[in-house]
Amino acid sequence: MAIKNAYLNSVYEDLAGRYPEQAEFLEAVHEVLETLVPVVEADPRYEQQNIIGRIVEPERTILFRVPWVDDQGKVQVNRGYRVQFNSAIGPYKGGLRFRDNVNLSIIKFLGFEQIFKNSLTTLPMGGGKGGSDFDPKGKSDGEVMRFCQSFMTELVKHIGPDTDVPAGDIGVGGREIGYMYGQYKRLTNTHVGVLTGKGLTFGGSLARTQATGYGLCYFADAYMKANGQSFEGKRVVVSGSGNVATYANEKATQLGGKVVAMSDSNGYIVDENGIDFKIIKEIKEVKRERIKTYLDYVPSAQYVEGCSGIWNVKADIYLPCATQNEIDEASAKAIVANGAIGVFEGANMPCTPQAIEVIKSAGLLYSPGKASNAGGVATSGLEMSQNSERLSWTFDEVDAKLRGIMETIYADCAAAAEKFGKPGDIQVGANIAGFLKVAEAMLAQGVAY
Ligand code: NDP
Ligand code: 2IT
Repeated sequence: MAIKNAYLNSVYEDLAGRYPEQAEFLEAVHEVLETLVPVVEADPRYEQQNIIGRIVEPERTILFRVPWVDDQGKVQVNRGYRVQFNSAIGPYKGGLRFRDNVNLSIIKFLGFEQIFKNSLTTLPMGGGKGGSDFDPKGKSDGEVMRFCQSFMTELVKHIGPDTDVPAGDIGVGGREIGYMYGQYKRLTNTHVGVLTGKGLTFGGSLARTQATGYGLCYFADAYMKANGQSFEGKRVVVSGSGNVATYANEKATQLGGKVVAMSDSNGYIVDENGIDFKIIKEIKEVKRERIKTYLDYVPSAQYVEGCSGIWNVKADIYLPCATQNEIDEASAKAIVANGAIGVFEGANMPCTPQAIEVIKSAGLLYSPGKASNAGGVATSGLEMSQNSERLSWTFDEVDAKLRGIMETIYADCAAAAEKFGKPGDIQVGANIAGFLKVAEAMLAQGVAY
């Protein structure tokens, strides 16, 4: 759909013409640009200085070959990516995703979102993202280690504690970060905060593992409370069963909710008694198994093959925490028909544009990932601070800062939405509040990029 401002629309059309194959990237850009109409109309400098035309092009895109040797002695090749999208407000910061469907479109959409998310955290971090089409699932520890070492052997040339600080995302958790950190250290002979999500024995921050899931629930709690609602006594559906989903379950439960369904890419489980996050942690983090094995722990639960049906499970609160475009229009209609209060995104861009339209026009609360999942990268920022001062803070200290940041993000999104004529619209507020700080920094720095 055409964007209702000639300048914004021309930037978008130009981009769509240049990268027609980058569907996810174009989806993310369109979503942001259409909400910036009142901002661009209120301040002619953005068009004059072509801030929008600049912000949609990465400052630097790095593509590389990643060769590694599998357990059979065969040489395998994967593709590696790092997109350094925007450094206006701080060093590039953002995760690495290892999954077979990774391509430039996916890394660019994630990097673009990261610019605004990182700005919302209030911390000085620019936007970046990277990864590979290597999937650690089904690989041995030795294979994962050799892949990570090879990946870092090239990535090392492009990152640094004041340049670009990667972290985890889908397929990249503590194990992968550890292997990559070891290789970085070996190649540079430095022990610095160049990656976040590190192990607690070598510079990691307490509460980083929990941060995205906890932060999501802190955000949802603040948003619901502003609308006379809460987790107390509510049924909750959480998609995925990885890092974000597991700790979203823990915090939603602590706040009084009952998580009745979770999934992986093969299927979903329903447990009317509430899913214990510790069992999910055991299955996924320790055993690296499929979610259907939950039935071995809780035989009264149900397993359904195929992950998309999870949105039909009746609940009050939906927390998509798996992947992009997992909620389409039909799933959104099911959520509305189930009488939900809201959808709060833990994953990046889990709702299609059509789904967002259905959810918002039915009057449900809706928060975009760049606001409600910002707790992960915010706590990465806190890990960087601790590394710089060579100290580590207590769990409670980090958790309290995380909660404060999520409440501030909610307040900032609500205030920006109000100021630009869309009171209560957290999607619009998130894009505008995230954009303004980055745009101001770009203007102040001249035509630097
Ligand atoms: P994990 O790899 O720990 O877990 C991913 C989960 O999502 C798994 O259950 C996985 O199932 C499922 N999943 C992945 N891809 C698909 C797919 N194509 N279709 C269906 N299910 C899928 O990743 P995270 O928990 O770290 O990340 C989840 C989401 O949260 C992503 O969108 C990520 O970008 C976002 N995010 C992560 C942050 C972090 O700090 N880790 C911070 C902010 C956002 P299976 O086991 O079958 O692969
Ligand atoms: O999408 C995200 O914000 C992340 N995967 C976390 C990034 C980070 O640098 O902690």
